Amino acid sequence: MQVQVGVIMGSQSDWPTMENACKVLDELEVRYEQRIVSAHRTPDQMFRYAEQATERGLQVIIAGAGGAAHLPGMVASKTVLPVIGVPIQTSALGGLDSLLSIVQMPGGVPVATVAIGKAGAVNAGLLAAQILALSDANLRTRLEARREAILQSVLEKDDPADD
Ligand code: RP5
Repeated sequence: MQVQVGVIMGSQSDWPTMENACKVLDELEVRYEQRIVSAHRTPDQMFRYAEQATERGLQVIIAGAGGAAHLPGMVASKTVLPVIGVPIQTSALGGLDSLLSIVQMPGGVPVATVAIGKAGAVNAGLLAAQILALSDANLRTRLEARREAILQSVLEKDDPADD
């Protein structure tokens, strides 16, 4: 079956964060691939991945990187597919470095930047699914059901002092 979303990251060390995006895509039955593609260590492979993404049938790219996090922006510079950037939490600067590296794109080359770390990766998966759901009513129904489950779980536990 055709892969819809490319989940890429700069390093194996990004996987514990980025697997949270993949879990959401699994849950929503979105087809994806996961790859290590580094802006600094494998730049030629990164450009090839971005250049070939459309012809390979990808519709959205989720790119996670930490520190001097150039991967999302560089990938976005070589494709007009939507690119969602996930700032990885870092030990030196807590991920603020990653966030600012990803979010401060010059006008003309957008990267949809989510929060630092796990919450951002989860939301990247959801955002990719929401983009795909624009042309997939069944996926939209699954997204609506997920929102409803969140709502119900809060209503069932509305007293924070309850165990
Ligand atoms: C970035 O450098 C990666 O995205 C990773 O977050 C960070 C550190 O990589 P490792 O030194 O752990 O491989 O390119």
